[in-house]
Amino acid sequence: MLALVGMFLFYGVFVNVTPGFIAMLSALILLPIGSGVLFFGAAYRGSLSAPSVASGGGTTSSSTVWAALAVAVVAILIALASLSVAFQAQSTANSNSGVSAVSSSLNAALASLGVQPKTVAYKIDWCNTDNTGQDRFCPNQIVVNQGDIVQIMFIHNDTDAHTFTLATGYYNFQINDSMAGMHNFVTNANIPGSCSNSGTFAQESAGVSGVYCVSGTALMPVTSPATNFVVAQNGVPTISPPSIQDVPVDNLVHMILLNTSAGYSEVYGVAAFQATQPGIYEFFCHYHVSNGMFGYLVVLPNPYCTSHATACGTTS
Ligand SMILES: [Cu+2]
Repeated sequence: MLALVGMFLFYGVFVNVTPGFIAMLSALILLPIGSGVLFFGAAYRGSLSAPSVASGGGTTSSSTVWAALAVAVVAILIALASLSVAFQAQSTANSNSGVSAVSSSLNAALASLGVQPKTVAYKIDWCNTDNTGQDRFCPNQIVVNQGDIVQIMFIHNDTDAHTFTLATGYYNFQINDSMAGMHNFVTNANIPGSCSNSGTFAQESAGVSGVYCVSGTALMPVTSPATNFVVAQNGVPTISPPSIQDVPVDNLVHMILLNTSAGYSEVYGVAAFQATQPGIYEFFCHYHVSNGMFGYLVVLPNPYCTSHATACGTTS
């Protein structure tokens, strides 16, 4: 009986039916004892029926005990081998589950760092208020997350013409606030026609939207109805009533001529693109980049985009 129980546990340890230290210990103890008892019992019964035992069975009984001990020793060796196999299997299993746990924890941490893309609106104004008194963008840094829809309203009321231009890497995009009669700083002449700079720059040669003064391969099409600029706007005389109200992102440059020579004008263009690629990209004014009229678009990497490529615009 002991041998049967020992063999059952021994088998269980090998096939991992009864894993655990208790089962292994039981197999280690029960199998050799049971085997020895079984062998000894069989030999003893055999010796009782033999005639030689009655006259002098002492030597026969002694050799049977030694044989039983030998069987027990062999069984112990086999049991130790099974113990080693079982420990090794358990160690491997623990190692694999540890790696899996760390991997899932890292994935969860990365996913928690990601953010769902949103629409971000930036009003970029012309200014000349720094120490040089030269033309600048205000603000001159745009920071968004990868996947965000970036709405740009580029405003100026200067006598010089200006552009907001991204021509770096993935972001080919321009709002051309050049109005007929404004001064072209580069040619020292007046702009002959709105959105034109006398062929000096190819601002409308790539991916033109088909809509006046706004262009670029990164330009998003106008949705119908047009999406509104996230931040309300006013001060445009043609808008009635002249109160703060939502302005559509219509891929248009709006020009209101009041008195250009005196600087009384209002020019603003509105358009949008999606920040599909992380990195740092320069935007600049075609006319005044050498004077320092440039800034930087900072697109922060977004782990959300690794699993939501369509939402982030990273698939075509
Ligand atoms: Cu400029």
